[in-house]
Amino acid sequence: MEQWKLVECFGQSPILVSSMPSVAPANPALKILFVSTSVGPLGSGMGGGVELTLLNLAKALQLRGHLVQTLAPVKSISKGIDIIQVPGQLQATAQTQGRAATVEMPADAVIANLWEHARQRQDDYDIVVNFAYDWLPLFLTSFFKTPVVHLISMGSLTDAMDGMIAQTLEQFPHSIAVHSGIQAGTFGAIANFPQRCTILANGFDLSRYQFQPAAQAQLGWVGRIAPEKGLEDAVAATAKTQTPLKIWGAMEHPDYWAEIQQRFPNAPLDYCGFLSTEDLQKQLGLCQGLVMTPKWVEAFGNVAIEALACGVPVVSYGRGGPLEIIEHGVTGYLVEPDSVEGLVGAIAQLDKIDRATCRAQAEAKYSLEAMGERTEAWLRKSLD
Ligand code: HBI
Repeated sequence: MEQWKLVECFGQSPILVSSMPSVAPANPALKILFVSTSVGPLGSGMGGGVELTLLNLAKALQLRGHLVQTLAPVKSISKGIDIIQVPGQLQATAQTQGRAATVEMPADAVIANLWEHARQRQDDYDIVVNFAYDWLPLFLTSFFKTPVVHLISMGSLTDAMDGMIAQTLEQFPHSIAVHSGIQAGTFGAIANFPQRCTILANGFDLSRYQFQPAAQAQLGWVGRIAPEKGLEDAVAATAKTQTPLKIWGAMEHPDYWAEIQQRFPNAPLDYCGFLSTEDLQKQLGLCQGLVMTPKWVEAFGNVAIEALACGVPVVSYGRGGPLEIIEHGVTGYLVEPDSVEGLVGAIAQLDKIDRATCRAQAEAKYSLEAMGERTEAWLRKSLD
């Protein structure tokens, strides 16, 4: 029988409250410290997909009642999450170093400062989650009293990172998560890695993406303007189809972009800069399709989900994360890697894809709720 009682409430008129003991949540809420990527401030686009992943994961876990605070380089901005800004020199990007790269840090390295702050604060948290693709956070795992886990956001790039991931996994069996099985498969030097790491896929606040049922005569390409993203192939296809190509993303390699423009003078291109999610989704939603041309094994392919969330089908090389996201002929097309002709053929079939199905797929598998559930399960497994 529910019992009620009248209690004084801060000098206001008394209120009725249940005298039943409040039921503690099945699992107590966690206090979680995120430590961000070291290659750029959050919101700059320099951190690529990790910026959006970190923001979405913070939201997904807060929705589930957990406390999340984030350590990130100065000038980081990210609405809705609690950021503690840390100064220091940014890290060189791992994907430009080559397999035999030595582990290097600049003087006053932001990655070292981030982890010194984490060390000082660790007693205030139940768990620390690393988002940087760097050697130091992995190496420091065993130096922390509070458990440290790592979301590895790219495929295998250097022997030093592979070695430290393997060593950390050996000592802490549940400490490593990735975005896709294919990404996990690139770590061939780590025994049984796909079976030993946690595959999280990714998750997005789909309320921020407006479904657009109709398209304008334009294609979209989204990503850091960098060689590993293969923009030149999307431009080569555009030169053939003559459908205007809108390009969004951080201008990481201006000389690479200049060279593409010289090679394809008659391709109808429009570089629109790096936009906030809010503005990007408004423009992206108007496209007949998103073209993805990864030259490396894209760990996941956040931009594919962002397109599907707007109802935009995706044409992508069958390489990396997009292989696990796109359903060929249903939400887009998977094309033979590096085949510009294949891109041209698939672009011609885009009107056969139902845009509402694209949105439905994003909701079914890549919502914040779905990602929050997968991530909480990973964190709790790491705490057992
Ligand atoms: N390189 N050294 C380093 N550290 C990172 O955290 C990092 C990077 N390159 C790219 C990158 N992060 C992100 O753009 C991807 O993880 C998505």
